[in-house]
Amino acid sequence: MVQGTIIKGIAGFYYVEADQTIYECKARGKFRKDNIVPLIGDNVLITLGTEENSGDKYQVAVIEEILDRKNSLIRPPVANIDQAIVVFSVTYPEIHLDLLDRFLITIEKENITPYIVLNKIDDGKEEDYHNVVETYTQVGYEVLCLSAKKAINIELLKAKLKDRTTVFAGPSGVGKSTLLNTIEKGLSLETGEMSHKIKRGKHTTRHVELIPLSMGGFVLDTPGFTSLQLEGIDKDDLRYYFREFKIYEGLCKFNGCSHTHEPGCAVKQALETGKVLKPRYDSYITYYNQLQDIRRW
Ligand SMILES: Nc1nc2c(ncn2[C@@H]2O[C@H](COP(=O)(O)OP(=O)(O)OP(=O)(O)O)[C@@H](O)[C@H]2O)c(=O)[nH]1
Ligand SMILES: [Mg+2]
Ligand SMILES: [Zn+2]
Repeated sequence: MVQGTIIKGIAGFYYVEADQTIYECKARGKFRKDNIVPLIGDNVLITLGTEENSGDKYQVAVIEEILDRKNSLIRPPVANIDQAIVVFSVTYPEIHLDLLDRFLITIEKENITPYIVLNKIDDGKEEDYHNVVETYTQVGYEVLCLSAKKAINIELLKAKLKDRTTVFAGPSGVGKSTLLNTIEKGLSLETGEMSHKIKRGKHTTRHVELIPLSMGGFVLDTPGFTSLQLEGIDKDDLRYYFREFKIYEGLCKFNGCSHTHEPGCAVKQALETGKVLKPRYDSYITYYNQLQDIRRW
C-alpha cells in the first residue's frame, strides 16, 4: 500500500496525491457502512489499480485506510488543519457576526489557529468596519484588513501561510478564491461575480481543494456557506471556546460556573466593566440556550 493525501473530491471520486502522482480513487465500501466520510486533507493508504481509467488522465487506486486525524471540520469538510482563515468582506456580502462567532467556536474546539480576514477594503470605508476590528482584536484574535483585488496587505497574510496547512472559509462572494489567486502566482481558481440584485456571492467554488504553495505549505479553497450548526458541542464546554473568558476560569464563586446566572461570576463582572464585550457575551448566552434546548429534545 502507498500513503498519500486526499487533495480533492468530485462526484464520488477522491483524488489522492502520493509520491507526486495523483490517483483517482474510490473509497472502500466499509467506510460508508461505518458512516465515515473521507475528508480533503485526510492521510490515506491506497492500493494501486492495474487498469487505466477511461480518461487515461489519472492512474486509478482504492482508498483502503484513513489514518488518524489531527482534527476535522464538518463545514467546510476538511481534516488535518493547522490554521483557519475566516474571510468576510467589508462591503458585500455584509459581515455576518453570528456566522463569525459560530465559526470561531468550531475552530477553537478543534484546536486550529484562527485568523480573521476582512477583504475588499479597496471598496469600503474604514469607519464601517473598525468596530469589528476593535471587538475581535480585544477578544484576542488577529484581524487582517486587506484587498485581494488591489493586493493591499497581502504580504501580512502570506507570512502566516508558509509551511502550514490553512483552510480558507467564509460566505460565498467574500473573495476566498480571489485571495488565493493573489497569494499564489500562476494559480487560476475560478472566481465569481457578485449577484447585484441580492448582493451575495453565487457559490462559484463547488469543491474543497488542497493546493500546495510554492513557498511551502498548503491552502484549502472551500465553497462559501451561509449557516453553521454548532454540532457535537456540550453546552458546559461552550465557555472554553470563547477565548476572552479563559482568564476568568476558576475566579467565579462557584466551581464550574456557566457564567449565565450564578452569583459572584467573574465573567459577568468583567462584562460590567467592559472587559468582556456585550455582543460576544450575548452570543455566548444565545448559543448556550440553543445547546440546552437541543439536549432537552
Ligand atoms: N472590490 C473588491 N472585490 C473583490 C475583492 N476580492 C474579491 N472580489 C470580488 O468578489 C467577487 C467574489 O470573489 P470570489 O473570489 O469568487 O469569492 P469566493 O469567496 O471564492 O466565493 P465562493 O467561491 O462562491 O464561495 C468577485 O467578483 C471578485 O472579483 C477585493 O479585494 N475587492
Ligand atoms: Mg471561491
Ligand atoms: Zn462565571
